[in-house]
Amino acid sequence: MLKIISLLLLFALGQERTFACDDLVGQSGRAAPVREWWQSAQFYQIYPRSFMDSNGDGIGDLAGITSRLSYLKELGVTAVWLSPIYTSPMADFGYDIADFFDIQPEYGTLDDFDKLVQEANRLGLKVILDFVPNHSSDENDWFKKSVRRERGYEDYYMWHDGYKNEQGERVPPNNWLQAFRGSAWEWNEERQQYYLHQFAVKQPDLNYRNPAVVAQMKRVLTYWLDRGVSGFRVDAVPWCFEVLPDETGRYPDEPKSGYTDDPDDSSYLLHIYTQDLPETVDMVYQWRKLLDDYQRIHGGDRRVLLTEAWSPLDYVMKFYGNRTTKGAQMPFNFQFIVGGNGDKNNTNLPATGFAKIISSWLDKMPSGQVANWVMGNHDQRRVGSRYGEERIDTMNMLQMFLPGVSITYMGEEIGMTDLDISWEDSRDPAACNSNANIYEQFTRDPARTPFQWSSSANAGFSTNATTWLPINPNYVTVNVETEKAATKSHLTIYNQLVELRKSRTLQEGGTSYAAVGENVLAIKRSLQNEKTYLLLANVLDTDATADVTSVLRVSGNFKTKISNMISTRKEGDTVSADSVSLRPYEAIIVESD
Ligand SMILES: *[C@@H]1O[C@H](CO)[C@@H](O)[C@H](O)[C@H]1NC(C)=O
Ligand SMILES: *[C@@H]1O[C@H](CO)[C@@H](O)[C@H](O)[C@H]1NC(C)=O
Ligand SMILES: *[C@@H]1O[C@H](CO)[C@@H](O)[C@H](O)[C@H]1NC(C)=O
Ligand SMILES: CC(=O)N[C@H]1CO[C@H](CO)[C@@H](O)[C@@H]1O
Ligand SMILES: [Ca+2]
Ligand SMILES: [Ca+2]
Repeated sequence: MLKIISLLLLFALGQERTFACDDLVGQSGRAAPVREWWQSAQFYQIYPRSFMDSNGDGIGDLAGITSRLSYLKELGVTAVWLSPIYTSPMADFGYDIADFFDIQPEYGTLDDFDKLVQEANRLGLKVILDFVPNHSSDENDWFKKSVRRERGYEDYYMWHDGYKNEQGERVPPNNWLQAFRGSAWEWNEERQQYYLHQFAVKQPDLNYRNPAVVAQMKRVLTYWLDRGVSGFRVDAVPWCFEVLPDETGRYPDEPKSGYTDDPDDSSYLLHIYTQDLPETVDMVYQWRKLLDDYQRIHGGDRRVLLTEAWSPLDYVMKFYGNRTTKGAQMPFNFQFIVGGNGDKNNTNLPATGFAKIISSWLDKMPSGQVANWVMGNHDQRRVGSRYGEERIDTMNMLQMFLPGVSITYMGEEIGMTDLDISWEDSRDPAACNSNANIYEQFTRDPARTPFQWSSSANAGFSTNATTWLPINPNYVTVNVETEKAATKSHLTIYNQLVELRKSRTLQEGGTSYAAVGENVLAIKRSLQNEKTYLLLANVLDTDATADVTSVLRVSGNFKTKISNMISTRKEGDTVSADSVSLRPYEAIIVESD
């Protein structure tokens, strides 16, 4: 706590915080380091079910994505990450995989996938697939074979007899909980044993203590590399390994967290035996080695790993690798999601809060590594709903202006917002496993509604008036077509940011930032012999005037380059660094002469 207060004070006093990835700044006079394609890339996450429906069944598909790749190209995207497209009974919308080597029929065929990759490559876009290592579907052949104890598959999953209680009733091996409410153990009648599922009942955990499983999952990676993908975003990494049982075969209970009284809620327990194990980090290093070996043999650009972990930062940073072994290039930085207010509602977050979020990652990141910025995804409230609609452009500015990799969830570029979904229309298991009174706490549906392409019927997403989730009625104004045609819109601002991002300053420059009072977040990007850019954002609903000369070590006049929807400043308008006045929620990017 003390540390946090002193940190805030530091910002409030306008102390400068400077981050210069020493590899990237030319000041030391060293030759410019070799830069790889991903280091300042723009990643774009597609939730395939909701992106574009090509055949009128109300569900997005691969041919739909292929038909819209040119939009992504125009948007400056470097690499497209597709949420799971593999064969799946869709108990968790593709995160329950029945066949890791084939495509979900609703989404298309392997042929459609090859066409997608081919067209993407033609446009210079890279394709990244979601890799879901922790579990398969219970409808996967591996699981069926394991249930039957077929040779080679006996220990593919985490099986256990369980115990008898005093009444002689059968009880699960221990108190572990699944992420979607209730016990993590499910009785299987046929095999007469429990199996572990850290997610839904239909998502049995693979047994990573079994070398055959480790080898099988590496085969999955190679298979898709052979089909032309440029890397993987690894789902739910921290869950891969569980603690070993004791000599009697017993897995220890997890301690209560004290966070909630609801014994079915996964946060009821501290997951010290089922998440964040060191073996999992080593597994990621092995996958990185596989990718590097693949590149050595087959050539082409570097293949990349992006890892999803909501763990404590000290653990997350381990995924980058250590002194002797390389890890993931991009362990996801979720600080803009988990930082700020504990309830994730950051609509009132002051400038000091923003500065703290930025420093939380940059301060911890090992030197020589590249930062990345994730503002949202299909599991979170949309940015406009978490940070407030007035700050949509500010968040896109931050995403594109901060050093390193940007990762945009589809629709954030046009400012899509959450849609409240009724209990009847709910599809997410996290909601459906609860009840009509409490599902809104758990549901992930509001951020998964179909993409809004135009103001025509069904937002141009589908020819079918019934779509798998309802379309947000705000599509009439919030859509690609309308925003593209406007003089100024979330989308035109995003496009300006894309252009600015191509500058050497943003690609390679150093970074310093400060909170000036509670209102103004000020960030400088600079590089010797290049233009200096400042992002100046009033993040609160009151007027503010700031002198950023000492905190950012700049002086004189700057010219307005980009301004948000709220700003009335025009391109070229002069801004004096010693007196920057900003209206409520106004955000601008200015350049030096
Ligand atoms: C339209 O969508 C509904 C619900 O998703 C589906 O039952 C129906 O078959 C679809 N119509 C067509 C023409 O595919
Ligand atoms: C780095 O990680 C590898 C693989 O987990 C391990 O074997 C090695 O000891 C670690 N090296 C250092 C310097 O920590
Ligand atoms: C967040 O908080 C603000 C102000 O307290 C409130 O108006 C808004 O509805 C909240 N948003 C969400 C998504 O809970
Ligand atoms: C953001 C994300 O991909 N979340 C996924 C994490 O993993 C679980 C289980 O595979 C999914 O339910 C989430 O959607
Ligand atoms: Ca379809
Ligand atoms: Ca596991």
